[in-house]
Amino acid sequence: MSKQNIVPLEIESMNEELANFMANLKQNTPGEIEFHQAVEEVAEIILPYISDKPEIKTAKILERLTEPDRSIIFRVTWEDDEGVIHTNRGYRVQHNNAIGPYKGGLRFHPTVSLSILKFLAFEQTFKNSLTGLPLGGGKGGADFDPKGKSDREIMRFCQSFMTELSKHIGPYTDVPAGDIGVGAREISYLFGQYKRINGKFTGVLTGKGLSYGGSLIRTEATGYGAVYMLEDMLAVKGKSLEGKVACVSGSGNVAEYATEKLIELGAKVVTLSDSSGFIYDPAGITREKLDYIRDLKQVRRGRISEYAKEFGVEFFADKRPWGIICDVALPCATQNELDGDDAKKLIQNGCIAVSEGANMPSTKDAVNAFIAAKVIFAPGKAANAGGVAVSGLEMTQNSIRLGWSHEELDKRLRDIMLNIHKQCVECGVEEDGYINYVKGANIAGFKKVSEAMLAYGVM
Ligand code: NDP
Ligand code: 2IT
Repeated sequence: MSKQNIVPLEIESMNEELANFMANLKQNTPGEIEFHQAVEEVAEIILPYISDKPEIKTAKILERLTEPDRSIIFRVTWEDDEGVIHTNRGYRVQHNNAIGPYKGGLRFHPTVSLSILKFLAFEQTFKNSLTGLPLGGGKGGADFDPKGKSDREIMRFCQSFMTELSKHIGPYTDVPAGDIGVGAREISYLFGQYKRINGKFTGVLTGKGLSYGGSLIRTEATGYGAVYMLEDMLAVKGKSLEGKVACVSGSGNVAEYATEKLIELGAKVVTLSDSSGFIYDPAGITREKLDYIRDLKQVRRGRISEYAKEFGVEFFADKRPWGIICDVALPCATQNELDGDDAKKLIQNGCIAVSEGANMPSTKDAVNAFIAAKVIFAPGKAANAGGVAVSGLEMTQNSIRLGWSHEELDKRLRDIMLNIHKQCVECGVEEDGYINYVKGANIAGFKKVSEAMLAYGVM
């Protein structure tokens, strides 16, 4: 056997521990592939981290964290404009409330399943811990497809969904917000129905309209935050966003505001996408073109291909933007939208940094490829935490019955992202100086939650 083939004993036993841990999890949760993927990424970092922390190991903190506190599944029946009755499945996964009330978005998308919501709720617990605010983790939604539905149909669906969900949430128990398919319009219908049922005006949802308890900057926060994170990561290397070419995916809330901030900081955004394909605008998306996208996506609810027609650029049907040459990439659409081959293309094309606006957009192979190539890589739980952070600030403002200014909130968001970056560096710097933000985010997020769980004893 050559020397290189010898695996050090500790690594071998660690690999075995991870394999056993994952085998147990898979046996207990068969078929929940997205959940397995999210847990494995955390376990492969946390198991070695706790190997010399017997109190955490014996208390089985990591094992406990792989079982949500509870998952609520319910029927949502609603009537369409033609009077036809439909039934969808609604969910709320209340993952962990060790450090604050359950907090996390609601997703309306036909692909929603228990596995997807469990992965999102699991990630949310670590993300929320990173914000430094008192927020636990949860996620919910329904397998309802908002595409092509009228406003009235959306309203009736939201009212039916909230009629059941309202039994399980509250400003001190569980505070949902938006996610894919749930924006300002849906939050308004949901909040209105909660208020109607409970007769109380409370901060039970975040992402509310400004005239009824919403916070400035919440709409922008996730996209802005992902760019602030990118800015901080580049600054470590003495670089800035000025003049950088950026590939962004998605064209929803996160993608739009990431694009806005990238433009403001001097970058050139050349791609955006939706589930039908991507547009490539080599001249760069300007503020005016972004206004067009907002109207297209939020008002007319159209397809990104219309942008290509409007501005005479190319549209690539059913393709993802990762083959386009860029300096920085921001996947802002959905989970597993950037795979190992996409990562290799980005690396070959000279991409130096990736900031995940979406939740788990990079597959395991992609993350491994970025780390192996020493690309600066911020995982979603760190990079997109700005959204939930401003949700936390919305809860504070609701509690004190005051509203902070745009400047105040943007400054707080900026500071929170800077602090997330700092925590990642503290917990993630490798011996050769490479900052492993995946490691840093997982350890820093885990620390606070595990400390609280230990303090509560066995429960
Ligand atoms: P939106 O619904 O506003 O936009 C979603 C975008 O992603 C759309 O362009 C949509 O295209 C595209 N998309 C959705 N599903 C798919 C798919 N299966 N394949 C390809 N494209 C898809 O959602 P958000 O912008 O709010 O969310 C985007 C991501 O960011 C999600 O991963 C979400 O979990 C995450 N996130 C959101 C936060 C928030 O505050 N909103 C906070 C933190 C993370 P189409 O219109 O064709 O469906
Ligand atoms: O994934 C996320 O962090 C969100 N969808 C936002 C959650 C929130 O409670 O604001």
